[in-house]
Amino acid sequence: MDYQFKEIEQKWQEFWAAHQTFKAEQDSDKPKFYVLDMFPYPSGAGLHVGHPLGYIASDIFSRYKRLKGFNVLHPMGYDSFGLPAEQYAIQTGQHPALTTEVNINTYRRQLDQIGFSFDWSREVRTSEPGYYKWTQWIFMQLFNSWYNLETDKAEDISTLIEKFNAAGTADVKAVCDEEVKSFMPSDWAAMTDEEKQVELIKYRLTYLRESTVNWCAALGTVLANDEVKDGFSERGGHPVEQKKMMQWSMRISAYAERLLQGLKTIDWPEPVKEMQRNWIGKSVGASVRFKIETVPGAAVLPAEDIEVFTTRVDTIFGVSYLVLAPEHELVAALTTPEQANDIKNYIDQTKKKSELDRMADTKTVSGAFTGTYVINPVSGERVQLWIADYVLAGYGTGAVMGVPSGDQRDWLFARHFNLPIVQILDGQKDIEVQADPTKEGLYINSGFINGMQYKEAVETLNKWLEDQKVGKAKINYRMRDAIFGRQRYWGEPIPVYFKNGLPYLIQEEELPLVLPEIDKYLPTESGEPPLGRAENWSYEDQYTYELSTMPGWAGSSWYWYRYMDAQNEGSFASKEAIAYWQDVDLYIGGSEHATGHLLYSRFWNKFLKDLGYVNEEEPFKKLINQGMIQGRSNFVYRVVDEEGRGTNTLVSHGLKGNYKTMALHVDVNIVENEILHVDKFKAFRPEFAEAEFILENGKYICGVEVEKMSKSKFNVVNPDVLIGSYGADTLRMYEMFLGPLEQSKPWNTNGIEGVFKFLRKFWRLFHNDQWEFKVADTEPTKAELKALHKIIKKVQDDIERFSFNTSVSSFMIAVNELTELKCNKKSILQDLVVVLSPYAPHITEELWALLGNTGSISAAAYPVFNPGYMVEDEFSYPVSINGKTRLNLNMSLALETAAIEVLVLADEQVQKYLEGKTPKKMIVVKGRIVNIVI
Ligand code: ANZ
Repeated sequence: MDYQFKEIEQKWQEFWAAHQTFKAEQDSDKPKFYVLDMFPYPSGAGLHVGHPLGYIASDIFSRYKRLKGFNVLHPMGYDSFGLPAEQYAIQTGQHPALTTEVNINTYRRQLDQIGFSFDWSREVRTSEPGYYKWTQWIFMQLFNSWYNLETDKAEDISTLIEKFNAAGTADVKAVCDEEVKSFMPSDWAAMTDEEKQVELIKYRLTYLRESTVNWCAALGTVLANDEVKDGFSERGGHPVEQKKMMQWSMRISAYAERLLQGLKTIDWPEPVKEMQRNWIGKSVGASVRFKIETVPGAAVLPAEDIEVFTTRVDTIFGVSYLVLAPEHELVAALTTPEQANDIKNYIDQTKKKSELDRMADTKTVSGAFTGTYVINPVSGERVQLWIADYVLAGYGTGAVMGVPSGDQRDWLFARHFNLPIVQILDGQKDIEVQADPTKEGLYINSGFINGMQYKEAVETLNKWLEDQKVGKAKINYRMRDAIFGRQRYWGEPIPVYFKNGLPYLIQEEELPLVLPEIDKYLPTESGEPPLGRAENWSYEDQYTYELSTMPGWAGSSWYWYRYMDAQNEGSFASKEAIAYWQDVDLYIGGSEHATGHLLYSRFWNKFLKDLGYVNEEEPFKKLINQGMIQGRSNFVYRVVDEEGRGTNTLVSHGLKGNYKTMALHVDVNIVENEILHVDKFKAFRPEFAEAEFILENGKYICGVEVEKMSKSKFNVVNPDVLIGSYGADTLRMYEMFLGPLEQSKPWNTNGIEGVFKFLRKFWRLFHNDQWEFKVADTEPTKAELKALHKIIKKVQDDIERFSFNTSVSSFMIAVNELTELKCNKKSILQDLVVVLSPYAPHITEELWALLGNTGSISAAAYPVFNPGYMVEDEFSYPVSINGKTRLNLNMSLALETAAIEVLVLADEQVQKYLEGKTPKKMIVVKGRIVNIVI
């Protein structure tokens, strides 16, 4: 029978489902291997051909590892909370759970027909109460924990309370809020329960605080920094403004150093590591406190000093002003009445700018003088205190010392506002050079560090600051605590209720706290989040629950553990399952998650490890980012008149230069090899039913451009359609054939035919001219064995280095070679079937069965490469006579020089060239060449 992909694929997909072929068992004698895909958000549009790219690669790898004797865990699920379903609910009133269910069914159908080897018995859905129960449980653990800097890990909050009981705050080294109290054990004992709670929340790893957030009014929610692009929401493109709100936060900053160090231990793409390093943003420097001189006219003198963070404490003798962020809490208190107007105007002006704009703008100089002076603790000098938007409130201490001779931005600022500029480095006038600590210069005008080199100056100053109690060496991280809440409906409820304004956890037995039903998916009239609409929804019938829900990243920050033991009702995963599966060996997904998901997951993983729930410090040993598949758009060209109005004429691409035209997207599905199906086009755009088409050689040729794959550009290619015409095996191989996995590349359906033909040719090897299955039991020839072992080795090497595209062309070569050799030997073909099976699982299952095997090919073993078959045993020696190559002679490579000489001289043709003479000299290079001089 000819290659009937439809029947074959359906048959084997049913077989796999019925036999649970890919179900991973935990108690296996085999070594484990965990291959994970970033699970999808099930959107309404379903999968396009770009989505499965990474899944196909990971599936090939999983199947290959199975053949190599590993016990493979390869699961799939859905990140099913999220904004689109909720937006749809707002528009249509349809419950997001229903939309999500429908979308998941579409995804499942689409995934199934690609023939993935997923263990569906472990499927997770983050929006299912059985799953989010454990997301809530992890939240509770975080609430009940603090970060002890002495042990450098998270601990139960009870150990902090013990410390408070024993020695007050004296013994506590914690990552905590800035404004914690210092107290004695007796003070702690005297506090009321509520006072204790107020103090403890400053240490908890998830806590409430007022923070400046990215507020998106149109979406009615707060967005994370990575969900905002240039002041607009990434989804939907709505304006985003800065607003202060009480928010749940996660103290990820406690893990900054471990998150940084851990990068050294994992095999991830360097750009992703670099993005995480930048995000964490470690700066080694010092904090220095400047005293406030006097505040003329101020009612109360602030007792506090102004603390700055600097990475160049060595430039402290060059400080000529101090700047606070406009939002700094001391600004109001430190503004003199004369300057009040200027300061107010300036603050109003800054409010319009987002933090990103402020960071990006390095050219405009702006600021306002507070009227107050501060004292440089090292030089004793008196300098002006300003506010300026280049200082960010949330970074360092929100206050900066301005050193015009050390920093370009400070220099511009000082020059603009006529502030003093003191030269502090000898012999170097170039500011940029001076700002670079690797270019050392000796200090001048710098008091007790005069004449020192950089390193010595820094050490001397840090010590001096510490001795004088006006500062100290300090490491600062750019990474801030992560906001953990959204004012939305479709997310995990936070398992917290409020009593007298203070947050308390519900009981563990009460988990999951199920999302209540509401009438409308909108904020309440009084501006509370949608959960404020839920009726009779309160804790113990009297306390209000937290009304915001968890952010999009909550459910995905631990899901790989749930796959290890997805049905467990007593814990998020059993100890045994975690001990067996440990961590993810290979993780494949998009690079857009470089800082969000991948950082939060590492954070939660480290936290769970600290509490002893998991064993590994890092969740994902190896990461690969698959490239984006871009769309390949087609265009038709509508002729326009003088005023630019469209006419009823369309001109083919090659002739459009003769006209004034406008390009219109045309559905790529009605274009074949750039030739437009005119009739289908008329049906697609009825307004052109009567249009005139100016053709080239009788055809309408479309233009082409590479763009993002999107519905609006009519360039979406649906895998269902391709599977319908060519089958999943062809689609799988073709997606890999497109190019290196990690590269972005445009989709082009044109080449798919070639892959389909290859599979048919492969099928043909097993069949005679009448398409009857026929293989021979005879011994294979050397040439056949060589072709086989070449592909065994090539595919193995390719897969091990994740080069999937190169295998596809090698398969084609191998099948061509075997076709030429007319090979239908069972022993060759059976191994070849196994080698191809990770790529094309259906056709190979069918052939495996036809070859007389029972059970799935996935239980087979990958053939062992035998280098012996690769040895070339003959070589075609070029024979040159007096420097000129005259002929080639085939001789065994086993022959030694003397034997070669004899054979060469005996050759008839050679004798002709010798014309009866005896050679003066004969040089034989074994395996290369024979030279004769006569
Ligand atoms: C004086 C100085 C002299 C500085 C000099 C630099 C060069 P990174 O590496 O990013 O940590 N800075 C501190 N807090 C800031 C804030 N909230 N907003 C804007 N700028 C801030 O950079 C730290 C340096 O950035 C600090 O060192 C401070 O300027 C500035 F020749 O202090 B420096």
